[in-house]
Amino acid sequence: MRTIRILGYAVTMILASMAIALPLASGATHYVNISGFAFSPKNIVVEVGDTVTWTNNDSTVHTATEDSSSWDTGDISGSGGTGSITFDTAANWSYYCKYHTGMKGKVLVNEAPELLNGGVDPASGDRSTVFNFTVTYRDANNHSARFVYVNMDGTNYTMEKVDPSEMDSEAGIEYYYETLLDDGTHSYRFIANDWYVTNSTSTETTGTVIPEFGLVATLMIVAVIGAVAVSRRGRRLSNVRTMSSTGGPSARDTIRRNVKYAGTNPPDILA
Ligand SMILES: [Cu+2]
Repeated sequence: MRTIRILGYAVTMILASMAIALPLASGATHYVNISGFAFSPKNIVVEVGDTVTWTNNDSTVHTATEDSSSWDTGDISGSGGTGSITFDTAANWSYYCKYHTGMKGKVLVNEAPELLNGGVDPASGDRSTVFNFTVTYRDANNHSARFVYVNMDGTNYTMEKVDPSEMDSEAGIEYYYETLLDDGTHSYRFIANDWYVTNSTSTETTGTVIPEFGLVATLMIVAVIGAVAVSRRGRRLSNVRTMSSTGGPSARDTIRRNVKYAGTNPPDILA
């Protein structure tokens, strides 16, 4: 009994430590080597949440200090010392070494592009319906879109700006793609790249696309109209026989004829 309780406690502690550890593990770590009084790579692109670790392989002390001291590793001792900074907001940083101001580098903290308010209008239709897919591309770094795609049933289609003069990616730019669709439902998602990283929405499905008002339907309607015309003609002939036997048209026959010719169709259609 006690063993079970201890096991349960251990499992709870392991799960709790995992829950704490998981968020910390979300960002990647990038490495910059310091050697020969230079940062290598000199410029680095990381994503929001990532960490940069500088390793000093010179024998003298260096720092990685942001130009306006927004962040600073502090002294990094020589012969293998390290200093790290985690970047939590989108930014384009320039930095240098406090002791050797000719040593310069850059860190672009890139935020993945956002894809907002994606959808399709109308949701359903037939094969003659023009479906308009729209999505808003937004980028915190104000990077233009390298591409914005709507991926439909596994194939990418390039979306265009609704307003081609719109340039403010930080505020958001609306993109669209118009297309006809085959029968059935279709899966779609939006994909964009800000020149550094690709982002995608989750997959959605369109409403059902039904067959358009096609040849078969038209033939069926023509057949119904034809059948009605033949039956009316038959009735009129029987009226004629009635007239000849009674010596004149009845009031009901006159009304029926007036109604027939008051329509928009020319009379000879029914002849
Ligand atoms: Cu230095």
